[in-house]
Amino acid sequence: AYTPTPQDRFTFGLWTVGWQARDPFGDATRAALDPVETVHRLAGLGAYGVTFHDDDLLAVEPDRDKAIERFKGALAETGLKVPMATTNLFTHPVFKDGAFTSNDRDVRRYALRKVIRNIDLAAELGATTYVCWGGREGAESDAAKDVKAALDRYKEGLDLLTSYVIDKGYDIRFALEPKPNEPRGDILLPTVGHALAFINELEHPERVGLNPEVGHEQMAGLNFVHGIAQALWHGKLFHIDLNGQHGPKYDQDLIFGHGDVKSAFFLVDLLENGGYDGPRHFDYKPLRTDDAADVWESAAANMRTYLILKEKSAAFRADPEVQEALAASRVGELAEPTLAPGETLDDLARDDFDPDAASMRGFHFTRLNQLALEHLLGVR
Ligand code: GLT
Ligand code: MN
Ligand code: MN
Ligand code: MN
Repeated sequence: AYTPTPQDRFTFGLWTVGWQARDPFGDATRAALDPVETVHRLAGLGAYGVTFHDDDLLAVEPDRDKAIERFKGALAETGLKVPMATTNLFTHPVFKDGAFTSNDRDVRRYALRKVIRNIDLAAELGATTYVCWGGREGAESDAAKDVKAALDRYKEGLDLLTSYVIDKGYDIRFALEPKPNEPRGDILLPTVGHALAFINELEHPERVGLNPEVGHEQMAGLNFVHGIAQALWHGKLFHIDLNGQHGPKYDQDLIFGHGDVKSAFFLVDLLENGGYDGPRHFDYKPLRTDDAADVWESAAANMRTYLILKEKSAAFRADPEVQEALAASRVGELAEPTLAPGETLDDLARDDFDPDAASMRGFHFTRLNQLALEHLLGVR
């Protein structure tokens, strides 16, 4: 029942299952994975697609052209799609002070060239979303970065890239991925809200949206479900990175649902019912303690957890007691405009509303929350 199929539109970054588990304190615990093997394994598990950074393709074949040919061959054999691609602007030491916002102008120019080269490949492979995670765009010292100038350069970079895809006629939109910190002490565009406001200042705002990641908002202590709801409200949820995180600490990139499972439940409920029709993309890291075979079990776990939560969400909504509790909590009433059609503020003066009496009405949210929890815990 929880077996994924391509219709579920589950996708994975090559860099997720391919993570060799190097961390700041220790060496790799797993060998490099051949992207060709990854494509076959993911297809075998029922995934819809695969995503990549330019450099991910070179994991075992250093020649770019050969690596691309091998990758294309695997896609053709399996039918796996590439809905999204991105650029690695963080591993090479040249990006130590950022890419689009490095203080070093030569680095900024090189970064744009690197992105453009991979956008051409992304377009060729049929990707319609191009993610920009600015992990190194930031600082450790407020003296070191002129943030207003950095935002000017960030905008300049995105304006050039959006103009490029428009001029080329590519069916590609950009998705900014916020993160508050790590690897930089502070990263620019740290949250969904910062990124949404930034997009409004761009030359082609309609070409730019978001790729929010569960753990990144939770690292900032924020409610991810609320962030996603607001991104949807703005029409800016272009893509999503699903994973798990336990509150504000280092970026854990756990399997989806292996962090805050209650938030994961409400997130799936929102994605399934809130108008998001993009891929369900997992950006997680297999545990460093897992071996090469465990990696595929962890990939499968992401999809299985999503499908379980999807079923739980449907059961929650279909439960007559839940429907009654939602009505008792007036959840639906919020969709009703505050003024009736034709009414003006003057009409409010004629209301015979009694605030003292109204303040005695309870909202009964505890009952609703407990019902959700019981569905999640599997006792209903
Ligand atoms: C890197 C980062 C992720 C981003 C990837 C896209 S790169 O793995 O930790 O959150 O989504 O560039
Ligand atoms: Mn233009
Ligand atoms: Mn992360
Ligand atoms: Mn991510």
